[in-house]
Amino acid sequence: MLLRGAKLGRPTGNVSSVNWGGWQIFSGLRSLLTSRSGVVSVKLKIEKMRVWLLLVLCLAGSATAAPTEEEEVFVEELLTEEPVVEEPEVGANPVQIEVGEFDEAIEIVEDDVVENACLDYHCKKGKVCELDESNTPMCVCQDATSCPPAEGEFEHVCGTDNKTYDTSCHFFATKCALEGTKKGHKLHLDYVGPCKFIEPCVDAELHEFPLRMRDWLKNVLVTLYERDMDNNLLTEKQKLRVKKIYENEKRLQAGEHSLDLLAHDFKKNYNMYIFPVHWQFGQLDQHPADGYLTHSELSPLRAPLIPMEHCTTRFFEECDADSDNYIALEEWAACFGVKEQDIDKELII
Ligand SMILES: [Ca+2]
Ligand SMILES: [Ca+2]
Repeated sequence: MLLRGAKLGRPTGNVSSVNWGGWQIFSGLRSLLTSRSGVVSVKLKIEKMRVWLLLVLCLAGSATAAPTEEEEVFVEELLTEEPVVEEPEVGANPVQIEVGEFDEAIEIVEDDVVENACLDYHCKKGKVCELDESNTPMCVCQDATSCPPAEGEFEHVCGTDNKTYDTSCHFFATKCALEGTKKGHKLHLDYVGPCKFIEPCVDAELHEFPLRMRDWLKNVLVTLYERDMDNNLLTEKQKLRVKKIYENEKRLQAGEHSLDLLAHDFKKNYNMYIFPVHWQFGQLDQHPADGYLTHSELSPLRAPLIPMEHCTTRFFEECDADSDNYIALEEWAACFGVKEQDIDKELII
């Protein structure tokens, strides 16, 4: 299997034959999309797929659930088991909590309302809802010891303090406990998986990153378009844009391409890359959608990539050309080689 057997995303050897995670990520995404009705046979595959699941969620614009802040946007979805649809047992009433006398059922529902004032109360990651004396819900820091233990290494996360946390729950609980301190302010979820040595990214490798990333973004969009049907993976406006790319006969087909070819294609078919670069920015810029990416907003993209692609951190750091800790659309577009005159907020649809 490609994702397991292949070296994940670490550019190796000469630059023209580099085998990047970008394509492999895309393969993973594609295989995820195609395996919906198939049998997912290997647990390891599922584990790898968690990462791709994130990407599907992220790339398909699922970030509409309005989380408030921090990396929690993706981590929850990323580390969640494959979606499980809980179906009521045959014959069971999915609404009733208990089977009993009608009056009794009403009482249960009333109790339920009081007891569950926290139910619709959203707390950011690292916090849990508790009721005060007057039964008013409030968010308090979660005790890390109350977090469920990790089911495997894949649930570990590495913080920017270079410490491995058992799960994202442990990480955010720790961060919450440090709230208001300098240490807490600086602490972010760096990447998925246990902390490990990430080799420095040299200039030549850094140069490769946008080549592969752009191609990957284009391929992801085309795949989403192909798979869209009734899934609403793309909005109607997005579909119109991608349709043009999809139907363009000159499009470089998805596959493993040399960097030379990718560079050549970017020159030749430059216009095809403009929308995908804008689209990805729009997917990430959600909390808030203000034309700037924070570290947290970027996390859905960078955190799964870092362990596989050692230039990720440096690339996005350098993307922030003015070092204000925000990546503006202009900075983002420039990173991906989109010319200034082609940067267009209207493309974020
Ligand atoms: Ca933003
Ligand atoms: Ca900036």
